Amino acid sequence: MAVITVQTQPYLDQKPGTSGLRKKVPHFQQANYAENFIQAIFDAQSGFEGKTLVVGGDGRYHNRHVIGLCIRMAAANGVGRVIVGKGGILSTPAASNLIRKSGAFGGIILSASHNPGGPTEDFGIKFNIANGGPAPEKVTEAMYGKTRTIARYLIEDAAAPDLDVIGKAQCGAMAVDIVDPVLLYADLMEELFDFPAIRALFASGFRMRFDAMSAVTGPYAHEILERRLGAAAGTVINGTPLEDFGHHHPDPNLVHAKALYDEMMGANAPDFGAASDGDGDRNLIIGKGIFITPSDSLAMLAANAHLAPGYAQGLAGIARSMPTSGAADRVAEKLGIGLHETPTGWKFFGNLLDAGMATICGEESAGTGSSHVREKDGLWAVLLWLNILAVRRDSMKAIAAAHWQTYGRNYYARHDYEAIDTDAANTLMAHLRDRMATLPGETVHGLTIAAADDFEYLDPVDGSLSKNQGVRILFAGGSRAVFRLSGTGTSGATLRVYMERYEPASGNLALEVADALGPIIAAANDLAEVAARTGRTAPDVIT
Ligand code: G16
Repeated sequence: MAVITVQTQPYLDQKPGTSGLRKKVPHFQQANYAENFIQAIFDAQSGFEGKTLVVGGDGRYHNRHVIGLCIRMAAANGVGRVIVGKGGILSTPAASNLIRKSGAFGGIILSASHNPGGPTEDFGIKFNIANGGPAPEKVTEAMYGKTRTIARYLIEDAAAPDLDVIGKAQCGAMAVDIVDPVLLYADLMEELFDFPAIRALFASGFRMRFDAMSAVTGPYAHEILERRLGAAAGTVINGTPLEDFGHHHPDPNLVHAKALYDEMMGANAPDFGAASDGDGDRNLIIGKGIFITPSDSLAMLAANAHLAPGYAQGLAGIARSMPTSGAADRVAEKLGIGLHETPTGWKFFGNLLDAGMATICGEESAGTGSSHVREKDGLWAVLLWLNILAVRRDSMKAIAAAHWQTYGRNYYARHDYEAIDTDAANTLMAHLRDRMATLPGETVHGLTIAAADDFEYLDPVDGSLSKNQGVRILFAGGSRAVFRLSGTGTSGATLRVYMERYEPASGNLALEVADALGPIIAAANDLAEVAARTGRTAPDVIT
């Protein structure tokens, strides 16, 4: 077998976003486009020769082809062994676990997460480092630098092995281990949670619905929920991963998981409903008759985590992204532990977790996870909720009500304006930034602006500074509006507007969210001139 050196030209648009490089499939199918980016991953690393690399993806269209490229290029670049999930399948948290357990120098995860899949839809490539977490900014910047000067890539002159046969194979001189994608991950969950207690809960007649959205978590959910925990057959729906997610948008929110939401609000609703996204790292949590926002879920999970064996020793700290509501801050305060506020992007939690400064992390974008891996983890969040329900034997509604009566309630909503003109979006943000200095003291829709800034983060572990992470407008009394542009979209720009109001425990805890946030929504729209600058009079998605 021989290594082939292929001459290539740089593409100048391969800057990784919030979570890797995401583009439409036809964009990735341009000559050498994926090859260039994969080579840049290797060119930006050193000392990996002879070591192990994990490769897997969420099963979306183009997954198998790019996995073949990753294997052949890893062999040509001197990697010692590739571990790949059968069929090319690995959920993002399972990949993170496999990297950590196998001592790999990193992993390549092929996914565009919650974005749709198919021949004209989205694809993505992400590199994770040896701790199992997304590459930090200094690594993604180095990869991006390599993509801009690349002149050749290396590829083994041999076919990649059959991905559907579990066992040992070869590609050139490199070993390829094709493994069951589920077992190691399911075993980890069994270590963290009280499976006998959850089994007893299901045996008592507790009913659950889990929507895998025809994405990667289907096999994991069937194994863990139905086989190991004894949930009734049919608990898991849409449980077979499909290349196009059955033409659905595998984003577990109230728009794209509407059928689940409707069932959970219906007369004969199960006790607990949940969903996960394309690559299995996000979660949606709905109780009978109550939606739990991701920010509230983070706070409630943190407050009750000690009920699960894996967290019985208590938490070292909690971390949340800046746009996530402050609900978890109140839990951290009561527990007497640290609360860390980072920019959007799971990669910012890695250092805190490695340094033992945080145990549980969460984001408003439906991501929650812990120190067990270095990615957010959809099924982990579902199992921690199940463990809490198995111990407390209360309804979700009762648990939420008790939580708010203890800590108060952070009313919260995010409005997304999708696929808007990129120039218009950039101008809107620039206009807000220009106005920041003069906003304090102004009153809008009855709200007085106390402060306005552009969030920046000084990593307490490695001292790196990340600037321009979102414009915050803080109102007197503790309410706020936050504006930022998404780093994960593939069409135009997506404006995200996050709004929050804190209501103390003595206040009205049962308002409709839209009513509670009414003046803040109006103020945010006016301050950013959303309608005039985007041409939109209403958001595409409200979460
Ligand atoms: C990714 C990141 C998350 C981030 C989310 C939204 O999630 O891993 O940390 O919160 O994108 O980012 P943005 O607001 O920039 O679109 P995923 O599930 O897409 O990998």
